[in-house]
Amino acid sequence: MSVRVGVIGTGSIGAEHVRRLAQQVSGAEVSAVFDVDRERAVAVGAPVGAAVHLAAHDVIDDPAVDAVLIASPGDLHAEQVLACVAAGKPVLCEKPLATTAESALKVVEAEAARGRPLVRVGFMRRHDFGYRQVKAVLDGGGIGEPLLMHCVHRNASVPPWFTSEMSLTDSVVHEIDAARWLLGAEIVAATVVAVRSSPLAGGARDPQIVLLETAAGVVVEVESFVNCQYGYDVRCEVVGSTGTVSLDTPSTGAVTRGGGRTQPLPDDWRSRFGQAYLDELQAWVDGRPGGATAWDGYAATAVAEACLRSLATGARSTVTLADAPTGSPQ
Ligand code: NAD
Ligand code: ISE
Repeated sequence: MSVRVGVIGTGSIGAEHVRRLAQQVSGAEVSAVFDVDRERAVAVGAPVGAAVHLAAHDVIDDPAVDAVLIASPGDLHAEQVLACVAAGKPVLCEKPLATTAESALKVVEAEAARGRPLVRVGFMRRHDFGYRQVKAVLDGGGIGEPLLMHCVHRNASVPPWFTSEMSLTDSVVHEIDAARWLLGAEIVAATVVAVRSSPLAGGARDPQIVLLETAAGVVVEVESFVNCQYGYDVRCEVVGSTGTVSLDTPSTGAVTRGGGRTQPLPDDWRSRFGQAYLDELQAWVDGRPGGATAWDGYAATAVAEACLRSLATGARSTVTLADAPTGSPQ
């Protein structure tokens, strides 16, 4: 029996998820789709035999939908996830879980009240082979006590509407989740450091440096540079008391000639994290644990909010998380 997935939002990543679910994930099919851009929903849904619905709630309520994948714009996620929880349907929501910590917490509470884990958040780096290797070294005590972490998150370019704030809530939010997951610790404060902006950044603050702190004093330094021009480059290094563990941008097909070497880089997140998206979907369809929970989505949004406060004020901003409701999957 296949898991029949309904997909809400068939834009850039929604279309990729539909294609993978239909063609590459075993035990899954896409039975319904919805996008406010109906033409797009038809173009993505029809080739895989999905019904094209007229509203998001039609997908959630469809008896031919066992589980829902949400890939609509972030400000719609909380409401759509809450509707899935109310319907008792498992939901994989693309990041972010919500755009405010308050609405993310409502999702955590609604899921806890339902009494079973239903929500997963699309922080796909948790499924990336390289990140998992870093996690294994850290968990195995291979570099002693983690002391600090350096992260680089560069996109070749972003559309003109991509703001300084989005660099934090859309891009750095991945490092926020990765740091929490790798270090096994909550972030308690965030500071956004002003950096000279690139003349190619269209007036946005880009690059930006973000400093995240855990309660134990581990500092995570994140460079977000969304108009770096040269390619997609995501790296990190954790410095521990007895060594370091690092993740580089994978590259194959290096060409060495004429006294030099060129190494191709991924164009964007699609190619860099293609296998991670697939593994994320397969794990979700199989019902295997390991992805980001609603609590992880809430914590990431709370830290992203602190980053926004720091961006606005220039000051260090603390993060205070609510107590996890009883029964909430951590
Ligand atoms: P996009 O703009 O390409 O696609 C969003 C789609 O949602 C569009 O087709 C739009 O018409 C549709 N939409 C708008 N309002 C809607 C509504 N009310 N109901 C249903 N659909 C609606 O954006 P995208 O790049 O695909 O991003 C979508 C989400 O995925 C965002 O939250 C983004 O942060 C996330 N994302 C995650 C990754 C990742 O690496 N995990 C990568 C890209 C995007
Ligand atoms: C995008 O939304 C993603 O989630 C990508 O993984 C990230 O690298 C990019 O910066 C975001 O805009």
